[in-house]
Amino acid sequence: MNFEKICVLGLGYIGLPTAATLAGKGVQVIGVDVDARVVNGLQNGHVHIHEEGLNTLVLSALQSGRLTIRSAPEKADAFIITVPTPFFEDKRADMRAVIRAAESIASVLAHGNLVVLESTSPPRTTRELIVPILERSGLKAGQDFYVVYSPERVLPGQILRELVENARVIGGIDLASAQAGEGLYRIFVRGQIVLTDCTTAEMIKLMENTYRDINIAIANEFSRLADYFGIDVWEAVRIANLHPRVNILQPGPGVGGHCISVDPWFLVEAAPHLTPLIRTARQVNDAQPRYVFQLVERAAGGSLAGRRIGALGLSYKANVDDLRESPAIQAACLLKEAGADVVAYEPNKPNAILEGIKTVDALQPVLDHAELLLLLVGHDAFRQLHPQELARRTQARLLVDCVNAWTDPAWQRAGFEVHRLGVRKD
Ligand code: SAJ
Repeated sequence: MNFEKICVLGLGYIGLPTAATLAGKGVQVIGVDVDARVVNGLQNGHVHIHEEGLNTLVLSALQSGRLTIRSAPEKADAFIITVPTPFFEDKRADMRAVIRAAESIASVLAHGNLVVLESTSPPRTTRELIVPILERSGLKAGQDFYVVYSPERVLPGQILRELVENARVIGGIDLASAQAGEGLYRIFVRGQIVLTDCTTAEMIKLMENTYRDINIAIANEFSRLADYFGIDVWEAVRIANLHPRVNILQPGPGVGGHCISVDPWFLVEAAPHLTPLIRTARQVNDAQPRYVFQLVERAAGGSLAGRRIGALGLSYKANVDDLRESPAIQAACLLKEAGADVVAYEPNKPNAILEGIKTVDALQPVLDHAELLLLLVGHDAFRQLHPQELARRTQARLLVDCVNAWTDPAWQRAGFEVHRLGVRKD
């Protein structure tokens, strides 16, 4: 199959890098988004996503004329759906964006086209949701057009590299579809390409993120046990990981982001009677911000009402600007609800506005405000802070570190009392 023109629907963390990468390979790409602000912004050269190397790649794709931004798809050889699949309050997958994207493709679908779904979706979505919508075009899937599910598996912070280097799973509704998908991804993927069926590919994606969620949950539970038994969890994990068959992940303030904190629910929701472990792991990770709250309460020596707390970091993990489902924000909100006077700073999104939380656009105002500094995200900028210098810049002498950044005895020597998540040594 020849792919001269490809429509990418959904210009978020996955769609925009994919569209720009394809354009960089000489393909004519139509980037489509339903959000007028995203469309107008990109048409005027404003890249709304913060990801290493993305700005340059997108601007050069736009300038070359190979990437065009539109609000609806047009006729093309292939369509890639990369829209979000969040969940509703009751944890059911919200497939409205996927449905809308598939409907918009059905209206321009032609004989011989390939349609790819990349959005993380409950098992059987491609067969039972996507194919029937596309067939409203009057064409028959597998006979007149190809359909595959190919999960995105890139790590925010390393998207451009992983897009090219990671192994790619391509699940077809039949073999011919999977092979058509292989032709498309070979345009830019250097990693291994593995062909399978579409439901297996859907399951693989959910299994990967669920596996990681469960492993982080056990690390978080270990952090509570370490505190309870009076040891240092970080040291214990490091030593346990010397065992050749053990690889415990890192505890922290909880699991956030749009992927790992969401995807396991798709399995629990689809088969509640088969997923007690997956559900419990989600609950353990979701409870971690409250555990952080209790740690701060203990460090402060009682009620937090009126206490001046400086929260460092709001994104869902280190060195990204994404605030979605962030446990740092949840911890800050719990402190605020308890009457603490919280001021927060996120260096990767200094102008973030949050309901109920006062944010500032630089470190110094947080340092000026705080009597207790709470390190919630292990951004490099925070890990590199120097104890003596910080002691000069703030009156605060109480530190609570949730990410094992401020371990050096120099912090104590500089006059700080450091409390660390997962560490209670008598
Ligand atoms: N976290 C910990 N401890 C750890 C590792 C992570 O507490 O040891 C926390 C992070 O701070 C963050 C959350 O877990 O709050 C998730 O971060 P992450 O780096 O583990 O993963 P994501 O959500 O950024 O990206 C994941 C990746 N999946 C896997 O590694 C299996 C990525 O490859 C997927 O493409 C992405 O989900 C996705 O889009 O599904």
